Amino acid sequence: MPRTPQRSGGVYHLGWGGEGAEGMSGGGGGGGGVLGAGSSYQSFVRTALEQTRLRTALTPHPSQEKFRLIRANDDAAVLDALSFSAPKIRLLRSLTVEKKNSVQVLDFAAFSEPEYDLPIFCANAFTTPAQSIVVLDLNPLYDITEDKDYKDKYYRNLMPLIHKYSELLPWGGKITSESLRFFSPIVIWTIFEPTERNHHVLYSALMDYYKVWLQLTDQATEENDTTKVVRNREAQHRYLTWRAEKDPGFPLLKKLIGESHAKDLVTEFLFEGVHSLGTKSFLDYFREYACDDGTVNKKRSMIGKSFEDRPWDATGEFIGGKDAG
Ligand code: BLA
Repeated sequence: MPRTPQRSGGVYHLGWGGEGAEGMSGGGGGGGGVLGAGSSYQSFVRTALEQTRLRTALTPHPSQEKFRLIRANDDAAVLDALSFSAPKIRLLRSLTVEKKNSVQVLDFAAFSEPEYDLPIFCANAFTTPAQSIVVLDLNPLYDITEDKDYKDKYYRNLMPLIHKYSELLPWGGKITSESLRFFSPIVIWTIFEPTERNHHVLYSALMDYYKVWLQLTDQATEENDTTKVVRNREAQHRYLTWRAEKDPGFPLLKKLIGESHAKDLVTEFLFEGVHSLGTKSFLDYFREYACDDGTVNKKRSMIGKSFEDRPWDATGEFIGGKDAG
């Protein structure tokens, strides 16, 4: 049974007050199993937005209107989609899906304007009565095994975050190898039994990571060098292109709202910018997925799954080399 996280010993004051306990416990959830009705990831979204508003002015994103009232084919499933922009923030968007006693989904992400090289805030959780599958990270804009400057700029000081959570939310085992390129040394990739206690820890991690992202955003200074802005934009576009094509949540979204709505949701809401931030195609970025007839291979992974254990050491050095495929 995991311990409740203590406050971090790092530079950031990551203390969590107030909302936590009742936030994830849910009224009438009745112990273990799926998150309690009406609580869950919605309360993270609410608090995260409140925290954002304390620091900046959110305005509704143009995608908001079209997706605000998206409805599932199945009346029992409720989708809630919110999107905003703000100074420095190109897109801050959230999707939750809740189907009572069945699934709960969180997909919360934040992308900066290309004038900043900020990591992408990425919080994804898929919860059933049997397990929760979670990815929480500040996804790097650049491959940090190659770009040491970028790694040092953002992750050197953030390692306390993963030290705080790596035991409580342990590595989830082998993972689609391609995903690793988009992850940072502080990524929380985990699968756990959806108990109240585990979700309490997750909630605390979500808030800690998000607050750090907000701090980084506060501190970020605008890039004036056009070449660097163009590079940032392309890096974000490459990320959007990957996720819009290969998101593991797509089959479920398709089931919930039908194929054409699911495609719209993915390209115009979740990964908005995939059609406007750049012109390169999926195969321009990820050539290894090309089929002989020029179409994109439907497989999620060409390399397969690897990395049984966390492939970074405590300093954030990549140590999964032999497994990298
Ligand atoms: C599974 N979701 C997963 C897995 C990962 C992620 C790593 C485990 C399977 C695997 O190894 O690929 C998430 N992968 C990511 C993220 C990135 C990445 C965030 O590369 C970022 C770069 N998950 C959602 C949403 C839904 C969802 C919105 O975020 C549904 C609407 C569902 N995720 C979902 C399901 C699985 C899953 C059903 C298990 C099925 C599977 O393994 O394919």
